[in-house]
Amino acid sequence: MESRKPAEVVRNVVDAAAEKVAAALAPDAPGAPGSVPPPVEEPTTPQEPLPPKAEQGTPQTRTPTGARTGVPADAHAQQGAHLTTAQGARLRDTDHSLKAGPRGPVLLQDHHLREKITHFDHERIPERVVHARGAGAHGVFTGYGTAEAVTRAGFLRKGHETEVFVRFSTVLGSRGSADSVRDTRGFATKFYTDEGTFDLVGNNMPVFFIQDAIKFPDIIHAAKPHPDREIPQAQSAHDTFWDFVSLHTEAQHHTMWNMSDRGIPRSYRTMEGFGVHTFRLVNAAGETALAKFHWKPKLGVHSLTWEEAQLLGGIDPDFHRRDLYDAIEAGAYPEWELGFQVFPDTPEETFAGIDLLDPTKLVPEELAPVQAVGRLVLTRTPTNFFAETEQVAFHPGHLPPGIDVTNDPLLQGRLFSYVDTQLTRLGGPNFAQIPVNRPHAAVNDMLRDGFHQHAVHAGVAPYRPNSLDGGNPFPAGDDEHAFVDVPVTVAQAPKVRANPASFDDHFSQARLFWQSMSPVEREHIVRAYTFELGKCYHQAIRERQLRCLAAIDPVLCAEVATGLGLPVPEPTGPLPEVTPSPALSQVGREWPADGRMVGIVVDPDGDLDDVDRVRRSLLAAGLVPLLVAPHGGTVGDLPVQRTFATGRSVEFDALLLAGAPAPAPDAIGARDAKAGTAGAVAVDPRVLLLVEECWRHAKAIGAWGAGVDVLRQAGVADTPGVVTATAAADVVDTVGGLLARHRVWERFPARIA
Ligand code: HDE
Repeated sequence: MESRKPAEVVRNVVDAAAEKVAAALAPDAPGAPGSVPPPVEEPTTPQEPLPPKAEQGTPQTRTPTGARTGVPADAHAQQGAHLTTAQGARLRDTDHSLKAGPRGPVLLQDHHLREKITHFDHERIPERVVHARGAGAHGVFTGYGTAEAVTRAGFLRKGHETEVFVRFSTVLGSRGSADSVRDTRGFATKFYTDEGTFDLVGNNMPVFFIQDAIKFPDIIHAAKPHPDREIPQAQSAHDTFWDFVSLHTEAQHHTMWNMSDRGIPRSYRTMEGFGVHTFRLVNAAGETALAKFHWKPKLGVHSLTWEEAQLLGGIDPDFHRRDLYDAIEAGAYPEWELGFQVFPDTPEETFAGIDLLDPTKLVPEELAPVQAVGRLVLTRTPTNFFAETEQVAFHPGHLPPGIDVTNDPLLQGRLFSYVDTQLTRLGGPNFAQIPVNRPHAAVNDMLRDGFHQHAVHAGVAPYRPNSLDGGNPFPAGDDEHAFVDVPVTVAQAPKVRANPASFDDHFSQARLFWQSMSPVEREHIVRAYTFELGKCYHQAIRERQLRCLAAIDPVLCAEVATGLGLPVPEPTGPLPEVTPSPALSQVGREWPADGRMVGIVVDPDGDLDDVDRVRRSLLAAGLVPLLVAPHGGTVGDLPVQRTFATGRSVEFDALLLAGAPAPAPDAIGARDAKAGTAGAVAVDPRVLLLVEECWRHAKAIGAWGAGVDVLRQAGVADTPGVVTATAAADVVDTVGGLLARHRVWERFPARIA
């Protein structure tokens, strides 16, 4: 990407997409490591480092103070054909330490040994105290120009392109935890704008557990593993979490979002994003408005089922990061629109009776529509996880002119916290000079020295006023892109540790959310509460949380109480009247199916020409076909991406059966529980498991020819979302239509109206 204009980047992205379709026809499915297939024998002829993979990007080669260098992107990477020390001295051996004779002892003078081991000993930095588990990607944001009336921020200008780096994350788990756990997801975007970096550090849920930053350590200590045994990892299904949220009831609304399908996204590509807080916008005339930020995914909002999420924890704990990287590699670039909900900037800072400074409240889209202001496309995976994804440092206070903060007490605390944490995590105050954090705007800041200083600052007067450096740097005027601190009037009030009275309503929006869900989503919420509370040891905590549910909805409360085998508590007062917000439901709409994974079960003795045609038509439609066969390598000329032993239903969005493969030699029940009872059936038992699980998870299933027999043997023929036809093309068409609805919802009985 280095030294290319964003427009050129986008053009190349389009070209690359075409190339990718062609490449996808080649043997390797997305995800193969390395840019060149390795030889069987160890290479011995010195050669320059191999280039990165085609879909990988790196941070631009900017100087620590933001200037373009014109140096190619691989300047960040290793140079030359030979092994060297960190100082560039070539080495002839890195396999043996320097010893006094072949039998030792090892000599202290061995600089290479000490350098290698010492550096290795210091390879880790502290993981993020929250959001430790994440995955990132580079991309481009293009403004629509529709926000000009409300903000002067230049990156939103019509057609203006800005490079971005996005990091998605879970909140609770450690760096090595599973992607599919039930949790909130982080959605943090660094816009390298030419007016200074803008970090939109949001989540995939529009509300937060707490109203005041001073409670952040409390909620996180409650939600993280218990301090004595350090279990459970990466989840809220334990006593300390429910102890806290049932006592600190402002957490109830966010907790319901976590218990809903939003807590287990299908993919980062199918998540909405929210800035959560209300921000203050200021336009060129100095007029202000209040706004909430939304990311709307092009593919719609979709989730896993709870059983899929649990299976994935074992089968593919990297499911979300793999999905992100593979989609980019396959040319199915993840895409979102940025949108604003805009409100008048009144002294009360409320809208339709909702306190805009309370981060436990959302504003229904039906009351304030989300207006699209630009488009984000992720086009490049990182070249190096540590350098980019691990070292990227976000901060909600990194704002461009035209966007300012409000007095939301949660946001105010965050403004302090993010620099503070980087000082420890990234080892000093100069973290903005790490390549992925370098601004793309000119920097002249008078900050000096400190650990890991990369800038060679000139001049003798890093202070103002000065005459020795000619007065430089000079303050900028409003018409010179200066940041605007909006002069908001602060009300005359006593200094108190207290919240406004409007913050006392903890249940009405949890009820609004519940009332806005479809029956199947309500069923999932009930099961999530029942599972999580069922994992708690203490009945007092379950009873207390049931009291909170009674204050939200009697049906919800009764269902969960029944599952827990506990009496249903009475609500302590009348339930608030709420108007449901259909926009909060994920069910009932259709979305593009780009980049969805379709498994094709192949019988090596079946009609492989038909399989090839299906595969090509799926690729042409922007889907990712994965051939699932009894063995690896190829069947006929077709590359196999999954075998009956390695493929599992959870990674497919739909399944096609192109044959009825007989049990393969490795389908031996005694050796692998997944193999079931080999010999009892005519079809490989792992194929039957695949069909059964895809059916249970409400995925579209299609079959033609001998494949139809498999449906019969699995007992799913002639049920909703199971498609058969004589011609494979007809099956593929119908399955494509079903994918647009994400799941075959009819398969879930709608018990809770
Ligand atoms: Fe964060 N949060 N947070 N947070 N947060 C961090 O910063 C913090 C909050 C969010 O991918 C930390 O660099 C406080 C709300 C994301 O690198 C830390 C409070 C929202 C990420 C921190 C909040 C977020 C973080 C940990 C209460 C949604 C990951 C490491 C006042 C709007 C960013 C780090 C990434 C990360 C503090 C509340 C989102 C410790 C004190 C609300 C997406 O600084």
